[in-house]
Amino acid sequence: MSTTIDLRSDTVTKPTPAMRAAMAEAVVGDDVYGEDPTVNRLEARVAQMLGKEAAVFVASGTMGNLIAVLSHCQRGDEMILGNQAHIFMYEQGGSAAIGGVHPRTVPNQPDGTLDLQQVEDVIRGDDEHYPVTRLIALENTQNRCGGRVLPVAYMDAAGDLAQRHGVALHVDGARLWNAAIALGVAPARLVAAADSVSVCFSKGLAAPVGSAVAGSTAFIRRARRMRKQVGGSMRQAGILAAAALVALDEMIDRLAEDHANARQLAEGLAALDGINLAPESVQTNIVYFDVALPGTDAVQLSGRLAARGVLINPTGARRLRAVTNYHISSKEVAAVVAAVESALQEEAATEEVGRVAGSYR
Ligand code: TLP
Repeated sequence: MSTTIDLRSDTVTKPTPAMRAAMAEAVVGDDVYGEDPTVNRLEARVAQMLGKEAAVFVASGTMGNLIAVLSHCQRGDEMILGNQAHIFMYEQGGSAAIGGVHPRTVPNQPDGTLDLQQVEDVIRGDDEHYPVTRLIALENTQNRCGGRVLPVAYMDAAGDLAQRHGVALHVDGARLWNAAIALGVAPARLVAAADSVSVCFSKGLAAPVGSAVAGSTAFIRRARRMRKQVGGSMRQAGILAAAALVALDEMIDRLAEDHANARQLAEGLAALDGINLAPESVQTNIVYFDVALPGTDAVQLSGRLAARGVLINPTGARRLRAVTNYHISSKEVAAVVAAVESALQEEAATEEVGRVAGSYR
């Protein structure tokens, strides 16, 4: 294999020629003065697509989630979220470190949802011992549960629950576009019950940089302050917003291809001896699989795959994650399955000597 096939994430996607052209031609201004017409256009577009009053452009998904949490909560408030949530697992504990927000996790179910009865059970009563439950955060699609889609009825039920208890609902929608395509519904419908939503342009949609947070006008006014506080207000950011606008115009519908490729990959891998996964659980572009060959671990298999030009991250002792994306075609998926088969064969033939523990996410 001469070229690398990179399935580490959909974050590795590079901007399309149309994006680069739009960036070169973007009309810009100082966005801290609200004077960048391209950023303003993007924010209006995102708000409209998500059915919210307003939106704010931010540098990353992590920043979007952070400023959303900071905008909903005061120091010492509590946020309920899944124990597999990106906000909990992978954001440097920023909501606690920067916002002083207390995380209360409940287990994500294998389908990515939180059991709403469990969520309700941990909402705090009015007692001077307790922190105030201020926020529930969901993730759609749920990354660590395998890109699982949280359906419309579930999102609505979570919104009802939050509203009944006077708690806000935030949705980490880094891959909300994937969820909407998988369900065949408009993104706005999926987050109709949410008070705030973060979405990303630079994962499956292949823009180079950027996310956005959407919500009510008052909420986004506060979110702009929080963006400023974390140093995230940008100036001629229209250069970046221009690529994001192309991403929204041209890159959402094609996510269906990534989903079909992920299913093809899952079926190919499931047929191999030494790999465990249930292909029917793959709903979008994320494929988690376990290596079940005695004596082999995920770090080792990942290394053997890298030697074959296939990049797949280990995410646990025996678990790996492959993410299909804009640069991966069906032909490459077939090559990946062949590379995994060959790596497993090499592994089976290798003496178990000198193994060194590696790290994984
Ligand atoms: N996820 C990355 C890694 O951080 C794990 C990936 O490769 O999947 N929410 C969700 C659900 C995400 O998956 C990610 C990125 C983020 C937020 C953060 O986005 P960025 O990387 O733009 O800060």
